[in-house]
Amino acid sequence: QPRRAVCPGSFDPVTHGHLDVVRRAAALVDEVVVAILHNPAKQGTFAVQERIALVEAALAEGGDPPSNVRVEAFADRLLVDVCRDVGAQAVVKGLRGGTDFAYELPMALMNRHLTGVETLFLPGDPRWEHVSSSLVKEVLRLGGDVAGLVPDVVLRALRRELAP
Ligand code: COD
Repeated sequence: QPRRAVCPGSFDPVTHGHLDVVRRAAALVDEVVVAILHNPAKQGTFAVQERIALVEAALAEGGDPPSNVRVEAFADRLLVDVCRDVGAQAVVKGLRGGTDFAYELPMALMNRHLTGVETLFLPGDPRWEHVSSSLVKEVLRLGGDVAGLVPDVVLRALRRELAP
């Protein structure tokens, strides 16, 4: 049976922080499914189809896309059901620090309670510790410079969508 992991998130839009976690997960398992899911606490900026296209384009940027990563959106589904449907034994998430851990731990425990699926945490690369989709959008909306924090293709989409 192939070792498969799901990297879930809102990816609204994908950042270098997300991509680092996805690439490192892809080096550990046979296949990674990047699952774009709904976070009830967040209002979306990009349409789901565009989030998928941006993750795919971002992975291809630089010319060396990992061959074992696929990107899919799942509307209004539990993460554990997505894991079961795609045949994933584990969820992989990145942690930027203690605050992320405090937010992620109950979800990891709930998901294990629901189906037994395990969550693996990768320490986020300190280079991207200050990078989140929401902060990037806030800074850009108010005219700040976020170049280097997101792939170029995402930067262009963000400027189109949000720049003042
Ligand atoms: N460095 C390292 N990791 C990072 C960075 C960074 N700079 N930026 C983001 N990450 C990690 C985050 O820690 C997170 O693990 C992941 O990348 C995704 O981040 P976001 O912000 O795109 O996604 P979230 O946090 O909004 O995703 C929440 C989910 C959509 C996964 C969650 O709401 C969910 O599972 N929803 C489905 C419904 C469900 O099953 N609910 C019950 C849960 S118990």
